Amino acid sequence: MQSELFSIPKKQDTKHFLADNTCILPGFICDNATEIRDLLEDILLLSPPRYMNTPGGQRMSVALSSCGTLGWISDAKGYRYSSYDPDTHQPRPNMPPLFSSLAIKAAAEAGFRDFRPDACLINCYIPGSKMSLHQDKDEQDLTQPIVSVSLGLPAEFLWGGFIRGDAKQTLLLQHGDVLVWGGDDRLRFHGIKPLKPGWHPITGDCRINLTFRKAGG
Ligand code: MD3
Ligand code: FE
Repeated sequence: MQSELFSIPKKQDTKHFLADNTCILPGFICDNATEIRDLLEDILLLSPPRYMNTPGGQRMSVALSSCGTLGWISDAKGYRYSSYDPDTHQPRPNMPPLFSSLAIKAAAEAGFRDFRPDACLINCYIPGSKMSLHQDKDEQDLTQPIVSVSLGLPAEFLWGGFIRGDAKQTLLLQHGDVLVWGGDDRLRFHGIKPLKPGWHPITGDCRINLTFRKAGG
C-alpha cells in the first residue's frame, strides 16, 4: 500500500510516553521483522526454547531461550542469570549485531543513551501461554533500561504500578512494537494475559517477545 500518497501516518511515527520513563515505539522493528525471525531460527536451533520451572515447582507456560553473554534461568534454586545454557552446558548463542543495534537505537529514542545490553531473553508464546504479574529485578544494574520487542500474534499486556495490588492498564502489544522501560518505571509490575489463537505471516501460530537487558555488572 502506498500510504505516502494518502498521507496516512506510518505506524512507525507515533512514538509516545506512557509514563515519564516508559516509551512505546509502535512498529519500530517492522522493517526488520523477517531478518530478526530468520536470525531467531538459528539461535533457537542452538539453544531450543524450554519450559522452566519456578522455584516453587510450577512449570512456566512460556518457553524460554536467550542469546548474548548472559541468559535467564529458573529452577528449584531460584531465578538468576548464567553464561551457560543449563541443558546443553554450552555458552549462549551470540547476540546478533542487528539485535543489539536495534535495541540500542530504541533505548536512545526513549532517552537512554548508554544502554549496553548483554542479554536478550526470548519468550515463546503459544495459544494459552501467559506470564503472571511480576517485577524484573534479577539484573545487577537497575539503572539500565529494558527494551522489549514483540513479534507475531498480538498480546494483551498488563501494566501495573509499584505494588502488586495497584491498578492495572491493559495494552495491546502488536507485531513490531518496541517498548522501553527505565528509571523508576522499570520496577512496575507487569504480565501477559493468555495468548489468543491466531496466525501471523512472520511467526505462524505464536508470539515471540525479545527483552534486551544489561544483566551483569
Ligand atoms: C515493564 N516479558 O520477559 S515484555 C519478561 O511480553 C516479560 O514476554 C513480557 O515481562 C513479554 O520479563 C513483557 C514488556 C516488559 C518487559 C520488562 C518490563 C515490560 C516491563 C520491566 C518493567 C516494566
Ligand atoms: Fe518482565
